[in-house]
This record gives sequence, structure tokens and C-alpha cells, in this order.
Amino acid sequence: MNPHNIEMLNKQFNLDGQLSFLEVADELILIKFSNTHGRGSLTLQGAQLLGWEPWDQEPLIWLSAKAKYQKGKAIRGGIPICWPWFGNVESNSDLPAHGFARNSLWQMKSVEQLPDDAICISLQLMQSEASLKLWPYRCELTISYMFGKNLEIELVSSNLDQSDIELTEAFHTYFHVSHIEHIRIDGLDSVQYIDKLDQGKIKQQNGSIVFNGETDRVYLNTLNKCYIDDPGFKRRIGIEKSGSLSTVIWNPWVEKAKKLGDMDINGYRDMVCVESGNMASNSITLKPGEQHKLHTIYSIETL
Ligand code: TA6
Repeated sequence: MNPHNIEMLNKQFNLDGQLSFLEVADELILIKFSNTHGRGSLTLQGAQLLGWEPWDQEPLIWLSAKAKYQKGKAIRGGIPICWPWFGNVESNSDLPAHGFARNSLWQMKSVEQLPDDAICISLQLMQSEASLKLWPYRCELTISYMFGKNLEIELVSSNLDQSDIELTEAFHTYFHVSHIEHIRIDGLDSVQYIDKLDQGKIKQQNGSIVFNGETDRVYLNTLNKCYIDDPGFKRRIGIEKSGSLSTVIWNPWVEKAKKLGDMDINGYRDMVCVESGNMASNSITLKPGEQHKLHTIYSIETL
């Protein structure tokens, strides 16, 4: 049976009407869901969360007003899953940036009612002939999103191969903010980072991160919880993580936003990416049979 049959999906994963599946542009299947904590949506393509809006808050997650829903291409915004590599592969420019997981069709695995009216939606990515051509390893990938008072996400990589597998990965999370020039990010003081806009130089963070131009940094060897302090929305977003040694901070600013093509010219003002993962010198090596869990908890504190 086609695992992407809308009727079957709505029957099997309805969770008493809290989830509904619909086909949008270009055969993309969208899952819409809501509970007493909020409402959201995600696509089967990339298992990409497109939005999460707690009822009493501004949306937590940003989605571009010019997002394009194209088969096989990541949608601008939400939480693209960068896996099994982060960024570009130096040795092979033909390989897609940020890996193939975010462009691939995932399958529903389960939906579950949790305590406190939270819901858990789990999906899995099976290797395909196409993906094996890009990356010749048998590795199962599952993701679980838990929508409650907080938003929790867990990505589990399982090495089903006979050889060691090296991974880099990240939740490429676009957070919605009141104005990029009015926020600051705390939690990375004194942490070393790669400045991707200054020839990859290694620098050290001094105090909070504030934004006055394009910013693209990979903070290394840090387990720290970060905070987005947003006085405009009268809130602090907490970004707690485990199984992650790297944190990426990114905002494209004006010129890069123009080049992206799927972001409004001023879209950069309403978002900031704080990406929990493992990359550069923090790559992960899984031996045959080993698993790795990348886990984040996003919370909101009203100021
Ligand atoms: O996470 C930051 C980054 O690696 C930037 O360098 C920029 O390329 C961004 O990801 C967006 O990448 P994408 O392939 O989604 O346009």
C-alpha cells in the first residue's frame, strides 16, 4: 500500500482529529495538527516542521513569505534537517548542501498522545536507491517531535552498516523574532567559533551576540543552553540541547537575503537561525550497530 496515501494517512494517524493530512502543491503532503498548547504543520518531505504557534504566543518558528513548495527542495524556514552532512561537501560540489534528508520523502512512523495533552509525531527516513548513490551507507533515521508546553525534537541515527559512519547534522531552526536588531543571543560567551564570513577564522565570543550585518558562525565544543532575548515580543526563547557539541548562528542580512530568492527583501529582519548539531571538528562517528541521539528542547519564558 502506498505509505503516502492521504486517505490511509488520515485514517491511521488521525489521533482523534488532532492531525490531518492534505496534499498541497507538487504532490507535497502537509500534516496540520493542533492541541491545547498550539497549532503547527510539517511536511512529509524532509519531515520538515514548517510552523509551531503556541496559542498565547507569537509563532515560535519563522517561515518565509516567499517559501516555495517544490518537490525535492527544502522549504525556506521552519526546521530543515541537515543530515548526513552539514553545509557543502568540499570534495564533491554535486552533492546537495546540508545533505539529502531535508529533500527526501519520509514516512510516518507513529503518533502518540502524551501526558499534559502533548502530542508526539514520529517519522522515519529509509535509505533509497537515490540516497545510496549519494551516500553509500545503510543508516536508519527517525525523528520525533513533541508538541506540548515546550517543543522537543529528537533525531536518532542508527548505523545498520558493516562499517563506521561519519555524520555531521543539525536542526536548521529558523526562529521568529520581533526584529533582528532588537534581539540578543546569550549562552555562548567565551565559546570559540568559526567565522564563515572571515575566511573561517577561529574567534572567541565576547558576551552576548547582537546583529548588525550578515552573521554566519559555527560555535564549537559547547553543550550550552542558549537564549534568544526578544524584548519586542516580550519573551526569551530557551534552546536546550543534548547530543550536540556545535551551535550555528545565522542571519543572511540584506544582500544574502536578496540572493536567496525565497526570502522577502526584509524577511531577514524577522528571523534568526540557532542551529543545534554536530559539525566541523564535532563530527560524529558511529560504529556498526551504534546509535546517536540529537535532542533539543525549545521553551518560551514571557518577560
Ligand atoms: O546554517 C547556516 C548556513 O550554512 C549558511 O551558510 C547558509 O548557507 C544557510 O545555511 C542556508 O543554507 P540553505 O542551503 O538552506 O540556503
